[in-house]
Amino acid sequence: MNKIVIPSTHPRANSLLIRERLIEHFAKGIVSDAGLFAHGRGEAFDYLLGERTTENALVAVTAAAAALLTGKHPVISANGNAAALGAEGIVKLAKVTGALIEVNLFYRSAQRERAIERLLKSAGAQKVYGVNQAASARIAEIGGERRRVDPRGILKADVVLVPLEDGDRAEALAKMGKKVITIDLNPLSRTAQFATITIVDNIVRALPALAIAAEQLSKKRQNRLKRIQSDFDNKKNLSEAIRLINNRLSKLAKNGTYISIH
Ligand code: PTJ
Repeated sequence: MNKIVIPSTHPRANSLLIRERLIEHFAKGIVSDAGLFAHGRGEAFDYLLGERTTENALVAVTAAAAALLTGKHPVISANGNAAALGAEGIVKLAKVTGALIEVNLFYRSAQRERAIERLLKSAGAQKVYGVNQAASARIAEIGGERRRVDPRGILKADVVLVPLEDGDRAEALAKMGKKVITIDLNPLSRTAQFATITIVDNIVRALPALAIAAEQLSKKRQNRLKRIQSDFDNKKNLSEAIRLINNRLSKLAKNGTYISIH
């Protein structure tokens, strides 16, 4: 595969570099072909949000960090896109919160599971759950290959972070009584709507923000962490994200230009 050099002066260099990263990890068998399309949908929403971490997203980040820290058995679920864009962030967050890391794929194959495990381990993960025979338990409510989970991981988790997820799984995990945290740029997605805590932000920004928030909150008392979660209202937070897009589009519609408004 020919590697393209993106000039750092290109006005959309960051976005192009993220694409290149996904293409590279697609070639390595980590990202699925559908993962490239999924990223395109995410990019479109990032454009609408102004490609920045909003105050609203930071509120959800704080609630999510508190949930992971108070969890008795927190697990971070990694798929192809999440591993390609955030392996280091996943490992850091797992270290700070004591969460386990488990591979769970929509387009499951033994090769992809192993490739993702290798990537996470090269980013510093000591152990990666859910690979091949280790995913020996089944969650009946979930369709397809994602129903296979590790009995030591997602099956017994009380808090699960499922970035860039499919709605059915988020819904089933929530129905099982687990706290479901997601990172999803689309506030209208079924995942965003079913999760307990939805961070409407790009995973490349949200994961580092989560690790920082978890590090800061790790010094706080459990009572304080529980209050942060009970004060958080996901429906309200999602409404705010939709309102932000709406207001931004209204402003852009008045000015008729994208470039000057940020
Ligand atoms: O690796 P696999 O086999 O498990 O497959 C993973 C994908 C992503 C293909 C699979 O889970 C899938 O089909 O997901 P969906 O249903 O397309 O949902 C992905 C969601 O993530 C969409 O709502 C996108 O808007 C959102 N999204 C895409 N890229 C990003 C994102 N959210 C945050 N950051 C991104 N970079």
